[in-house]
Amino acid sequence: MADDHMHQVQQPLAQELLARMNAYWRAANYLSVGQIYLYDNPLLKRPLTLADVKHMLLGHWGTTPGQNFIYVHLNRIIKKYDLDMIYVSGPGHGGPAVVANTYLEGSYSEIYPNISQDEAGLRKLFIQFSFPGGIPSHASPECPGSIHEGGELGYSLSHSFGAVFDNPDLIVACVVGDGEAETGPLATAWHSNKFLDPVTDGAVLPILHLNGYKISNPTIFARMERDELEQYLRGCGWTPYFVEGHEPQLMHQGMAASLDRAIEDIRRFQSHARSNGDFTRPRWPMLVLKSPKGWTGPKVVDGLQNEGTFRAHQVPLAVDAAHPGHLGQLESWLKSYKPEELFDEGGRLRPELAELAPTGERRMGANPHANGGILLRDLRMPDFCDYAADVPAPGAKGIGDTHVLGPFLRDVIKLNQQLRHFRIFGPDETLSNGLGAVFEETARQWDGATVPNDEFLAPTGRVMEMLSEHQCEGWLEGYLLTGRHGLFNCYEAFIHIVDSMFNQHAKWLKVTSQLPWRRKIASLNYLLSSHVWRQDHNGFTHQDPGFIDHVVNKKAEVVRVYLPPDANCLLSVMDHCLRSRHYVNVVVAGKHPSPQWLTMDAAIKHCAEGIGIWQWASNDQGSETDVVMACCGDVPTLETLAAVSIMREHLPSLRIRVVNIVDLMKLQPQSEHPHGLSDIDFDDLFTKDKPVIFAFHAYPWLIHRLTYRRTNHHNIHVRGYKEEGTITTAFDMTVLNDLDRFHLVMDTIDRLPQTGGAGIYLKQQLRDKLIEHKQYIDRNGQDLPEVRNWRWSPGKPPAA
Ligand SMILES: Cc1ncc(C[n+]2csc(CCOP(=O)(O)OP(=O)(O)O)c2C)c(N)n1
Repeated sequence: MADDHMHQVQQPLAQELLARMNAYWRAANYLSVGQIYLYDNPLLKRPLTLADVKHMLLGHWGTTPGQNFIYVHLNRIIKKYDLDMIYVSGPGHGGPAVVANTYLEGSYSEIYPNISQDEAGLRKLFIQFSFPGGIPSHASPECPGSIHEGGELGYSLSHSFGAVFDNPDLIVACVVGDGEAETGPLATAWHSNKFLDPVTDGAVLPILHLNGYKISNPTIFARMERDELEQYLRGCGWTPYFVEGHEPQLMHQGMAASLDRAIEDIRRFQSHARSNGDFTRPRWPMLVLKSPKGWTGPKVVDGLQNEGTFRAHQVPLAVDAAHPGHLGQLESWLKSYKPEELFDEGGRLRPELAELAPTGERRMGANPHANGGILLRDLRMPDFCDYAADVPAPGAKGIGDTHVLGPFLRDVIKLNQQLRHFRIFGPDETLSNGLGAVFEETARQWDGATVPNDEFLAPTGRVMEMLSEHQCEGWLEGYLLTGRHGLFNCYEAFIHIVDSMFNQHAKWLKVTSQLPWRRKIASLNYLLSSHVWRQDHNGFTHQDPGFIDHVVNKKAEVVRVYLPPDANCLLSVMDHCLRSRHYVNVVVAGKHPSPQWLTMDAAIKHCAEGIGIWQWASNDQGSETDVVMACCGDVPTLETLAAVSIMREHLPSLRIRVVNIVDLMKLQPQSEHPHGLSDIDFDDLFTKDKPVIFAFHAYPWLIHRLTYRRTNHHNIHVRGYKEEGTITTAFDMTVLNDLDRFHLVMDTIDRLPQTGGAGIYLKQQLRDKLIEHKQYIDRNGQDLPEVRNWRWSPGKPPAA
């Protein structure tokens, strides 16, 4: 509704209420401008001077008045309909708005008593904003009621949907910036409505904030024809209600009318679905709020239009000695909100305004969903030992490690069906990643149409699959942040798509772990399968093990990386990850049949230690070690053991130690990571001076990065993925990257002169073998029989 049309629509607000809501909005705007500018004189009791203004003026004004307007209106509908509602600020750089509003409603001062509801508190509120030692200018973790920082634009809708899954009474009001709406993740997030079950999930109310501009450009959505925009949103399955204009009286009426309609739609859709068991996808309502950027701010600055333009994005007025006219302009701007009508002498919000906010946990800054750890309950866990792969001897045939994990996850789902607090997310790959067993217990949640021959689709289900890694990540984050549990399974190469989202979540975890009032949430668990070494038909595009390089950049307290060598280790690791709190756990595991090494008992011990000598594969007990064969990852472990068996056969006098690493962080020094081995333990395992031939799942440099401070670092020789990939056999992939058993043996011989002539002859045989391998696969399209059929055998006993 544009201003001129809004004269004709219903006027749901009585004049007296409208005046108070407008005053509340003015109060929020006043506090927002105060945060950006004021160092002192918070109530303007005396004329403003330059000494009252901060030296560094930082923050974002442009989005703020619109968000303040939305917040006061959400407060009204929360009270009117007794809503359980939280607020997600897509353009989270409108930090002044969320801080101002949580302060006005009282939730801020409850958490931060120093920011009290008086003049002294107001002064501190203003100073701390974008100030050293203070708070960021975003809807940051420090801000009560926030589950979404919004610093990196694009994830607001995904987080909102994650929050409402399995929260049937929750509504998330999600402000989407019109600039934010141009991002890839947000553009696909509109389709989240195809995954929302109106019976068992809550609702998201998107509010597309069409303030027209980004930092210095117009937005695409603002320059589309109204009809085109409406059709676009309708095409995405939404029913948009437009609120357009700038005249506060009319805008308040229009906003109130549209919000009433939207909430009544949501209630009607939900009660229809819930009382009739009708899962037909409703055309959920949304709002489009078209209001000026920097609304109510300075109209013109230095002769240039400011309000309603991109120039209002950050700090509209530079107030300092170099701009003598601006101090007066700032004072007039602040006074335009009439603070004396809003706050009493002592600086407290006047009671007739304060009563507009909801109370207790209905306040959006105090809603427990926005501090999910409060609501978090433990998962009911099956005993992972019941799913163990049978390993009568090392090297037993396996069915594919993730295929062993599948039934365990199925039963995690089963045991938690009633609690409805565990979901598996993935971009169309749960089956492909070997986790098909979960569909014995649940379906993929899908609220689109279905046709015969669809498989495992249902209006409600524990598996969420959309071919958008962004949505999977964003939904899962929203789900975790509101106190639930989950797992993201993904092809290893394509998890990079969410590198940046992972960054933001890891930052959130770091900051919240230092806020005592924020409770710990369940860990974000990644299961990366279909990994680099087994892309037999997809080839080079699907080969990239670099996500873990990216992950280890983050704070050690937050990140964990596990590379279980076999199925029993995978079960043990996953059990641990699902029980853990406030981490990001990355687990890399294969899905193809591969040899199994450890019984469940041995796997539990090995995973608890995270790293250890595999005695049954080593022959250096009671004597001096000649070489350490280290391995991390399922394929490197296989190749290492194959190399060891060749050496034990052909160079029986060599004393070999096999060290396997499940928990990558063990390699870091203790001072760098809480899992890190002490130097003494590291030296015990890897020796101080013997060659270490290290076969690694991912890029080799990572091992050097993690171990560069260790005594024996100069002797660690790492083989891993070096960007050589194509469509080829499993073994040839390792050959292309010099990670295969033959190269590992040759590497060892090169570093052990004592192997003498026997070593030289063995090297020659292996070189010949590599040529034979190439010729064979070129002719036959599969690996040599001796590679395919290789079984672990310890070889000859060591020579006396
Ligand atoms: C992913 C990402 N890219 C770029 C930026 C830099 N940035 C900060 S604000 C902004 C413009 C945002 O426009 P909009 O979403 O319309 O928000 P508003 O106008 O309400 O401030 C940009 C590009 C960012 N924060 N995140």
